[in-house]
Amino acid sequence: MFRSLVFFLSIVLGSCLNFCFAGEISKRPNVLFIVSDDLNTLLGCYGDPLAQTPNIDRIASRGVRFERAYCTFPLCGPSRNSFLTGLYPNSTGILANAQIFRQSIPQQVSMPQAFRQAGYFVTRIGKLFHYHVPKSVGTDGHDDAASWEVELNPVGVDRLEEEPHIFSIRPGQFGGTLSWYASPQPDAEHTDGMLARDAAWILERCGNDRSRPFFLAIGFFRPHTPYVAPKDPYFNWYPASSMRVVENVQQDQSDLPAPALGSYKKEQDKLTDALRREALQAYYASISFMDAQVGHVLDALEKNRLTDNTIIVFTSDHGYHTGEHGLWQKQSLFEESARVPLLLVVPNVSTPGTVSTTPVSQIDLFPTLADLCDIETPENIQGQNLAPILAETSKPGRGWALTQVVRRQGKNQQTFFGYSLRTPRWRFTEWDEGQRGRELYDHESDPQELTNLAGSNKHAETVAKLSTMLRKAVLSTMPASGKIPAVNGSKWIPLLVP
Ligand SMILES: [Ca+2]
Ligand SMILES: [Ca+2]
Repeated sequence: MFRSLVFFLSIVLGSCLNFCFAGEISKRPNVLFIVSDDLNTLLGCYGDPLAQTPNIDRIASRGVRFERAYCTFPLCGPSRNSFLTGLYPNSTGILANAQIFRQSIPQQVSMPQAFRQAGYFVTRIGKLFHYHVPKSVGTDGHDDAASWEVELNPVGVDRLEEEPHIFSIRPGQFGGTLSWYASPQPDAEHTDGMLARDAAWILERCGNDRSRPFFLAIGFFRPHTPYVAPKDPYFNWYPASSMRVVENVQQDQSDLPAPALGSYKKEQDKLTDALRREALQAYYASISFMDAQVGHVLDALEKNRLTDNTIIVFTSDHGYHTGEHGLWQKQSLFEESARVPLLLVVPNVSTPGTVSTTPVSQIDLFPTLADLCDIETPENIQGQNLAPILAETSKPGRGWALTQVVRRQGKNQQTFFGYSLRTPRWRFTEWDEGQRGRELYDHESDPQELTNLAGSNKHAETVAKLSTMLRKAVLSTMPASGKIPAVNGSKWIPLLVP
């Protein structure tokens, strides 16, 4: 089976590569685009004291680390559709999982599609658009076929063999529920280990034939739940007893409007401090396991002498809570959920080991990569070009980032939005245009967002100013029509096995 796949891919790759003038070497930079799933900034390069992430740190040391980078929507599907099209969720119409922008704005050219149209060899390995994890692992997920020339969907023991062993706080549920397993199987048998191996295989071929530049997108599944990773060494690096548990949650929650805690899941009532420590151990272990796979990809880039002409992007689809404000996982508008790791290495442009502190958004990736690679973009994309900041990290750029979520509340489960604006100093959040609450946090004195200042007279002027700014920012997320596009077509769930 594997041999026939290799044969098939060899034909595809061969015919693609022959399309160009044989022997001519492309001068345009390659792009290695790595996305982790549900990864927050618990990383060595972001200052976490526990995380062992030498390979992601290696990327940071080679280029620019964005200290304040944010997703547009802290949920897999809306976020991925957003940064892969360069449009805010209000313009893709994708505000939930299990959807693809072809169901709402079918004519839109995605970022990888734009690279394809410009002659790049564009490959996807693993999760780039939305997938149900773990049920869709090994399938195309909710993929967009037009975005890629080659798609690879490896599937490892974590999906095929180990699910009966996984501990879950809702037994039998793994994807949306806190669940974990210290696997006895080695890295190479796990899906993310296979992704890295497939990436090395693609990079070897790209190194041997340089007639076309490549855009290689790798979507790792970890540390998304279930937190399944090899016990040795990764779980062993993080003894559960040494994991921190967030305290004083009730006091912290007392100044919050209800929608701020709307992502809380009832099943999490079952969490004891011992289980919280185990969950954190498994989350960290999954991060370090994924980091090791990133290392294999970086090694393959070097081995094939591609490092000097390859832009590296490393990010996650959104942030993640590990107990802050009493929350776990995603879909809140607090810093931990909205913030993402974002690293960019651009040969001859970025300075190794530099840091930008101005707020930026993942919406900015498409215009940035398009500029660096001289790719034509659709006229309607909405981000800013980060190239000037990459060259000079003190540049302020747009100066803010906007993140949104959808909430349902009340008898009729009425839908409304929460929007959160991040400036260098403040986080300001409005629920249902302020009718269901506001939050204001001063990151100069309160980086954990513990004290909501929105109701204080002392800050009335700041609230008024940020509210005006936020509304302007929200307007900029809408398409020219001023209306959020409707999603057509029924939901579909591709599964490898039932
Ligand atoms: Ca995710
Ligand atoms: Ca509080």
